[in-house]
Amino acid sequence: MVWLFALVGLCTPLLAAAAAVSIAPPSQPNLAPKLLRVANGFIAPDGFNRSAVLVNGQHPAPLLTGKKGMKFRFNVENALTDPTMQRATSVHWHGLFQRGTNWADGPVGVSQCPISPQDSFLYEFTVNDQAGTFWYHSHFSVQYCDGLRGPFVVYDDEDPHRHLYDVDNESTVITVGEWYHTPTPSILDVPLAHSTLINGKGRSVSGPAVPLSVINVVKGKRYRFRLVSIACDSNYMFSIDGHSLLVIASGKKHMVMLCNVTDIGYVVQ
Ligand SMILES: [Cu+2]
Repeated sequence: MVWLFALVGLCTPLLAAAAAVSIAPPSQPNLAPKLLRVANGFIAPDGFNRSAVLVNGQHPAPLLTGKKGMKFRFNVENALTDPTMQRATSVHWHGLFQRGTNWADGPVGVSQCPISPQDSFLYEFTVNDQAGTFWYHSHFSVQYCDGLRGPFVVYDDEDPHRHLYDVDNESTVITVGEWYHTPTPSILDVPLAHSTLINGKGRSVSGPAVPLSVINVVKGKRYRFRLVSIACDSNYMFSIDGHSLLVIASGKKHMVMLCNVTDIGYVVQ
């Protein structure tokens, strides 16, 4: 709660400015917002049961999709109740520029106040000239490590590499991230992850042999795997046994590069 009080203090100048200049988001009455309900729930993605911060009951948070040039509206409802973790929240849309919609960027204490429990915030922005695989996550303290993180894909009807793959759908999105058995406010030392989750499933060293993620493919077809690190802190190298990878995009860059292992990066918030 120390955070909360400190951030309210930071937000005061913004509220004062609002009296002179309207910072209300532009109204888009014809576009129904997608509800993202942030609430606590118990999950055991690696066999260890713990309370987490979920979006619409899920970790990873549900896949969000759209197309380049589209307007997006997300109504984030805060239904958090678990006192062992942060109960305020916000959502940041990682990698999307927010030109002209800075208020919708999500960082608490920078462009918005935290969303209080039992309150909501309507995010609205247009993705004008970006396409690719992004992610979204809480931007309130390190709350995203407790679960509020998920993939966000912006498709491009004019993808210059479209001729290089046959399949590109929900089944080819691969999230990779680490998982902790301890709620983040209780981690007082260097955080050490208990497991790595691929599409929300994994195993810890001393945990049970719970099911792992499976992506079914058809021999001979070419798949566009949309690999996204939703990690808090970890850096991953990704490979598929017995196969090479043709990397066609990384970050904001297009490329065509054949490799056996690819680095999916250290994530800086
Ligand atoms: Cu981010």
